[in-house]
Amino acid sequence: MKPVTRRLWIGGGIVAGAGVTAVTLAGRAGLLPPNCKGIYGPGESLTYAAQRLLTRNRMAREFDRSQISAKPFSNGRPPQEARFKQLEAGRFKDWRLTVDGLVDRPLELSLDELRSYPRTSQITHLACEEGWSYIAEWAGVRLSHVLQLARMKPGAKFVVYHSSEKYWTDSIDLDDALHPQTLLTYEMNGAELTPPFGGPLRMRVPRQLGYKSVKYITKITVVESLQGVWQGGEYSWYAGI
Ligand SMILES: Nc1nc2c(c(=O)[nH]1)N[C@H]1C(S)=C(S)[C@@H](COP(=O)(O)O)O[C@H]1N2
Ligand SMILES: [Mo]
Repeated sequence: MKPVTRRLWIGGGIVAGAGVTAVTLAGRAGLLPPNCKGIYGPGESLTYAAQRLLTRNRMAREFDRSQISAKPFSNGRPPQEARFKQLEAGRFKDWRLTVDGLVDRPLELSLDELRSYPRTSQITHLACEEGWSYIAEWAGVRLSHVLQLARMKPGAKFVVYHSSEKYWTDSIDLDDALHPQTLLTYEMNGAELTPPFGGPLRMRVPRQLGYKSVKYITKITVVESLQGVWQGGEYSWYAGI
């Protein structure tokens, strides 16, 4: 435990410190979140640095089948626009996941292709920032697998994910993108993932709050910087739990 405590203390000191050198050092050590500036900057930076030093390789807690919530709560209605309804009527056969940005091999994947990749499942907790939560089993393919197929270029730092719902564009750093529990899911509790829960394709980022687990994923873009990328609005970018 000792080294961790010391590193955390140093990390906290670096980020809390106002000096330009300190901020540069923290940046080099990968301890500054993209939203480190502005009025919430110092707080955001401290949370991110502390989490990254303490939990970089940690796993979100997994549960057993008996703990799966009997009545998972789905928040909000699925998209109502014609395009989504049409895709749903066709059992999402024409749904495509685009993978682009800083990659050598841009991809255009159908759900069947995604299902043909190694399947991974997890029983994890989804917690909304508003206080409610549920435990469910999710299955899908690791985001890291898809990123490997697309071959990220050097310089890649973040993965931006787009939803059929434009407001819900979000992003994660490579620590979370390559983490073994970060999945592109197409099943929940042993059945096909339905639209209320984000079907046909939902990002699961179990190490962060529920709002990072965006539903209806249509596109993944690998970027070097989040400058100018639309971020869902009023939520904090980093929501580690
Ligand atoms: N596309 C999309 N993704 C979304 C949301 C949404 O409204 N649209 N809500 C987010 C929020 S705030 C939470 S807490 C979880 C809710 O997941 P649930 O509906 O499975 O409970 O999904 C997240 N992903
Ligand atoms: Mo939420």
